[in-house]
Order: sequence, then C-alpha cells, then structure tokens
Amino acid sequence: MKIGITCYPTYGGSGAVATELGLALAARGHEVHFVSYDQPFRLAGLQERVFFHQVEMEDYPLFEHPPYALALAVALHDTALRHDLDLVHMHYAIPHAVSAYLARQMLGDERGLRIVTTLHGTDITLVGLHPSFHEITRFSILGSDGLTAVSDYLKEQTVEGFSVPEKRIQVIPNFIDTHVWRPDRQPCHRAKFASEGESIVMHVSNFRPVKRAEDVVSVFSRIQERVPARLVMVGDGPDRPRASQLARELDIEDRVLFLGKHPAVEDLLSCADLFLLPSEKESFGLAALEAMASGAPVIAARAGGIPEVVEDRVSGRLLDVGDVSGMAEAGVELLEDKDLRERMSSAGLEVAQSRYSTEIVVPQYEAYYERVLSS
Ligand code: GMT
Repeated sequence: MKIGITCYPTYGGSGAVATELGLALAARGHEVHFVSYDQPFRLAGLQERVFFHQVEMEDYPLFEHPPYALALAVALHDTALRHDLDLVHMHYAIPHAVSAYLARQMLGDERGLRIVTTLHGTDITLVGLHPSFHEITRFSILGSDGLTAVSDYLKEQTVEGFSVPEKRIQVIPNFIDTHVWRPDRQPCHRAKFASEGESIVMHVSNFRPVKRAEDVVSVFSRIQERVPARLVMVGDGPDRPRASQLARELDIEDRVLFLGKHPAVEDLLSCADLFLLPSEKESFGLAALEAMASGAPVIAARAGGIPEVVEDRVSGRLLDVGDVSGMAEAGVELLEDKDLRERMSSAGLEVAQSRYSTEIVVPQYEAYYERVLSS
C-alpha cells in the first residue's frame, strides 16, 4: 500500500505512535509518506520506503493566525497525486481530519483517496469539545472512511461526546517496539542519577496541566521522607516551571532532576524503579506502557484509559486523581518491597510484550486499512 501519515511532529504520544507505525509499515513493505510541518521527532535517519514532505507555509503579515489546516490540505493533495497514495492516516483529529477531508474533495471522487483518522486523546476529551471546534471535529471524523481510537475509553467518549455510531469506531491500542523499550537496555545511566542504595522515581510527559506534574513532585516529596530516592523528570511543557518551583518550596530541589526533552527516553526508563503518571485525563497513557516495557512498575491515576493498560496491584497501582498521599504510600510500599516490585515489573513487561508490541498491533492497522480500502 501507499500510505500518507500526518501527525503532530513534536514531543507527544500521538506523534510517537504515528511515526513508529509508519516505520513499521515501511519495514513490512509499504510505501510511507509523512506529511507535516516538521520532521517527526522519532523519524531520524534514512529508511527504505519512508519519505517526508514538509508542509510549506507562507509567512504573510495579514495572517496573525496562519491557516495551517489549508496548507496541510494542499500538501496532502499534492502528495496523494504525485505518489498515488491509497490512503492517508491522520493522527489526532484537529485539524488533520479536516485537512484530509479537503484534500479528498480537491482530488475528486474518481481518485478514491481513503481517509483513516486515529483519535488520540484531547482531540476528543478536551479541545474537540470546545464550542469553537466541536461541530467541525464531528463533521470531519464522520467524514473519515475509517476511524480508530486508542482505547475503549476513548471510543466511549467519542460516541458520547460526538454522537458517532459505535460501530464506526475500531479500537486499536497504542504499541511499542519491545526490542527498543526493554529493562536490560544498555547503556544504563543509573549512576548518573542516583547513588548506590537510592531508588529512581521517574516521570515523562509534556508537562501540560492534564499531567498534574506538581502531583509528581508532591508524591515524590513524601516518598523520599521514608525511602532514599531521586526523582527524574523528563520532558518539557507549560507546567515544568511550576513543578520545579514546588520542588524548591518543598526543599527537595537537590533530589529532583529536570532533564528537559530527551532524544532517547528508552535509555532512561530502563533505570527507573518506579514510574509516576498522576494525570487527570489520559486516553491511553503511552508513557505508562513504555515504562512497563522497560520494567518499571507504574503508579498512576485511575483516569480515562489508564486502567486498560495498567492493572491495579498487578502491574502497578491505580489511585484516584489527586490522591497524593495514597500514591506516596503505594510508592513507599513498592520501593521497600523488592519482591513486590519485581512481581509487578514482570507482570507489566508481560502485558507490554503480549498485548502491545509492534508485531501484535501493526497487523491490526494493516487489516483495518485493507477493510477501508475494500469498502
Ligand atoms: O491528546 C493530547 O492532548 C496529546 C496526545 C499526544 O500527542 O501525546 O496524547 C494522547 O495520545 C497519546 C497517544 O495515543 C496517549 O497515550 C495519551 O494518553 C493521550 N493524552 C491524553 O489523553 C491526555
């Protein structure tokens, strides 16, 4: 197949999944064309059958808000025409599904370009619900030929919030390359973050308010009062300054390391003893899956689709959103009990490998594409 893929190229789960999907599809013999305003962050180096087309934007003074959706539609139209694409796969509905719809209209019916849209999270649970986006989001997702959601939770939210018929949405979960995300990954940076006898607690996110980064710091603050530990915060975003300010206020600044954006998070997660994800909303929680595949038990909020990935008391612990003391208690219990930690680590690894590996999930997308193309 000849497939176009559009995603947000910056740091974030939807861009990571879209890129890994494209690379895996190309490795399986398909031709993949990424179309975006920048090269997706995980698209490094050259790979056979993989192409990148940058969306060109005119910097015109009248455009206080440059119309990216239109420029993307033109780029999708152009790529579909020049490379004879069979389908375009849009990751995150806003504005990508709208641009794909426009590109298909511009191509005309006889060209028969198919559109698959994957709903990832706040396109449905937050931004898409806003009155300024709700109707166009509904229109464009209903106008897609195929619709996938990354969890049952997100499918339910789409049915409820956008009156999309249930049977129109196929759940295909996120996935990770278990050869890359693994507990025995080398080099291990452990000694850079903690001294002998200290545990490493980790958090990876884009530090948006939904991630509750300050809860991470508060939970850790209570943990380190009882267990020698360090907190490694990976990623960047709007709430990072508040989280680091809180670490100062709690007088644990010297025990918390803010690494910022890191090009190889897989090298970091394999040294984590515990992963914290106290998000308020999370349609799936790709970071939790990456932690599990890296052998780190997860303490997370019982929010959104997280319980579909992390099983309470099996691969980690789930607590109510904002239950800082409960999360800290669970963290201390895990870090103090090596057997419990190892049991949860093995259980998480097992789930990651048996349900969420590239080998298991990518064929689900291929089969879905075939269905869409033959419908
Ligand atoms: O939905 C967003 O705001 C961004 C998006 C992203 O690009 O990281 O996150 C969502 O998609 C990820 C990949 O499918 C999921 O793992 C995240 O849980 C989801 N984020 C939220 O639902 C907040």
